[in-house]
Amino acid sequence: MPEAAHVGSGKVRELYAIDGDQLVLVATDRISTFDVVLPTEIPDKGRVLTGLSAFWFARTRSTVPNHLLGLREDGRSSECRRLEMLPLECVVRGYITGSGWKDYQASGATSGQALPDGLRESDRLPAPIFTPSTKADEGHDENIDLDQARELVGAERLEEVERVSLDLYRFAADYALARGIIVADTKFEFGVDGEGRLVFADEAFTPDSSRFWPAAEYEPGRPQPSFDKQFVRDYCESLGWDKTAPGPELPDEVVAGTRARYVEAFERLTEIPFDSYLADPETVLR
Ligand code: Q0Z
Repeated sequence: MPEAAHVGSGKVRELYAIDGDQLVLVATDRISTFDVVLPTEIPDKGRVLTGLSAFWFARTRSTVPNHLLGLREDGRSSECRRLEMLPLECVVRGYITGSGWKDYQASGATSGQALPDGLRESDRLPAPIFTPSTKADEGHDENIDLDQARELVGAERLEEVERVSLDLYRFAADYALARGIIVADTKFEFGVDGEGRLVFADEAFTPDSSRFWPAAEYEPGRPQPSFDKQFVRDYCESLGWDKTAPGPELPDEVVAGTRARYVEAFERLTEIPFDSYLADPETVLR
């Protein structure tokens, strides 16, 4: 893309600017586990994630406008509106796991919100909760309470992103559960356009921005298997790797099994054959 300037790198994605108003977001086939990017790629992982995001952006437009302008022919890159991003990660949790479970065990609360006594690891919460975090350039996002979030974006904007985040989560979690996938939690990023309107940006309900659990295996009281990355985690654990870079190469059967899980998530959620997506990415927008 000689016409585009590279403006950012994530662990598994790249961001380019076409001009002042338009970006190209590229989802690579890189995979990370235990926060380390592995040397082995998962073929089509970036296409699955790009297709899923576009699918959800198309289906949530009536709740909130989004940044997506179009999908590129390669299926792994999308053109989007360049926005002023809010300095807030908007996390919604429907189940108690990860850092929410850690905070709850330590204090009975997460992001300053009290939770009922007696929750087990991975339990469904009585109602989804909005638990924002700050974006850390390196390392982990830091959970913050609503007062801290208000200082970052203002009271009005915070109320708006909380309401929209909970609406988006309820819609997608219900939709996914009907197709055998629990969306345990999810992270949104929002931007603001030139007219001050809130815009849903970045990615939407992908397995990289959300915890997907197979509903058929759901059993609270223990950590849940990851829908997409469990083969990779199990393989890495079997090596006794110390989880510092560089990570291990993955054997062919772990790559093939993991690719199949990504494609399965895509097909279950969209009800579109992945081959149809490859032939014409815009099928997910219709
Ligand atoms: C997204 C990120 C990636 C590295 C900035 N519509 C937008 N307008 C302005 N900025 C962004 C977006 Cl999506 C934006 N990121 C996250 C993505 C590589 C960082 F692919 N950073």
